[in-house]
Amino acid sequence: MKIKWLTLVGTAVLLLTSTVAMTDAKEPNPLYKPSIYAVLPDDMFGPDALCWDAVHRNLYLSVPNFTFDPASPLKAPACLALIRSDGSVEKQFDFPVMDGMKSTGCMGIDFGPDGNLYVCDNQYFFNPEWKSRILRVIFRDGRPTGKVQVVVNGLKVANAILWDGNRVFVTDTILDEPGKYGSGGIWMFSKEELLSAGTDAKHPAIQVAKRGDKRLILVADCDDIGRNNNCGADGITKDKNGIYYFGNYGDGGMFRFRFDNQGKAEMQKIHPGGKFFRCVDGICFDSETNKVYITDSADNAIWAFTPPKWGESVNFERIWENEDTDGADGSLDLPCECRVVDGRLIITNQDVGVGSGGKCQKTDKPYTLSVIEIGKHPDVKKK
Ligand SMILES: [Ca+2]
Ligand SMILES: [Ca+2]
Ligand SMILES: [Ca+2]
Repeated sequence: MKIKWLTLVGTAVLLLTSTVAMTDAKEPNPLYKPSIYAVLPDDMFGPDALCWDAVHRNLYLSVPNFTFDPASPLKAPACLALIRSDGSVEKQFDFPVMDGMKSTGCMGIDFGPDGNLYVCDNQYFFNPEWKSRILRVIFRDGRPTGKVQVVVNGLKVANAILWDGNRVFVTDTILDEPGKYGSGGIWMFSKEELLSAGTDAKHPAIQVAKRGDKRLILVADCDDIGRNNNCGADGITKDKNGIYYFGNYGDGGMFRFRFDNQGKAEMQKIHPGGKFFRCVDGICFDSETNKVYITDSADNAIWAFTPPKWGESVNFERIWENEDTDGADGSLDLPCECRVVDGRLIITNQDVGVGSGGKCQKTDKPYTLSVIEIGKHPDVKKK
């Protein structure tokens, strides 16, 4: 989420949150200076999320092309793009506008075990009243057919999605709970219900309940740290020990969770909002470097940590940070999502002006993906 969202707020929450101590963060390392990975064409000025298809070795990019200023001359349909390893960019298709929606707010993307791509469709910017969805893009032989089905209806903000065995997680960023400054949460669906939903008339899309749906398994509050932004849960990932992580866009608060023997989620806070960073946008875990990478879109920064055992403190490390930029030298220009491919951290720059809430002040050419060679990290063992 990258705009100033002043919204409403909350009821009581069910979380048992414990704050874990941490040591001071390390400083940025010049080894990690980002460079340009891809330059996007004019009709992809507003990219969002990445997904790596390891089977076919294809990197996909969702491009919602949100414009928050009605006077902006930038206009283009939401689309899905393929990013080739040489940095060339190939549009796959424009998302069809379905069911009376104004546009498709395609954000987080992940492949299901059926080989299809599942897409978070954030409708909150067009209508904040429980209109967001999960879509399915039908793939055949590893390529999108352009056919799109609605799988889930009724989310507030569908932001990031993670397929993990029999479970599917979707972050929701603005729950609009009365009485709270801000909160987000984690929806969990079963593989079984998600794979069949929306496939035909006998298997309609799942409609979640506005309040009290048991699929909303966790709620995490966003604190007011002076950013004028109350957005909660954004990126989500899982480490090699089976621990999940997510973070708040509005304050940089970060959490981990796991499941107990009864299948109930338990959660711990691992970073208080604003302590080292004040925004968590997209995140990813890389098994080679054994690190979780965090895009901090407020401050054009990348943070990382090596996941410790459950209950142990987390040491954060700032991989990179730069000032406001147009991104022409590969610098970060509102970095909002990341994925690791072959030892390279590939980063989407959403490049949207956020005023006093962050560094990026305007959308400016070039529109870019950046890359950081994390394979050079001293912690990475040479093969
Ligand atoms: Ca995001
Ligand atoms: Ca730019
Ligand atoms: Ca910019």
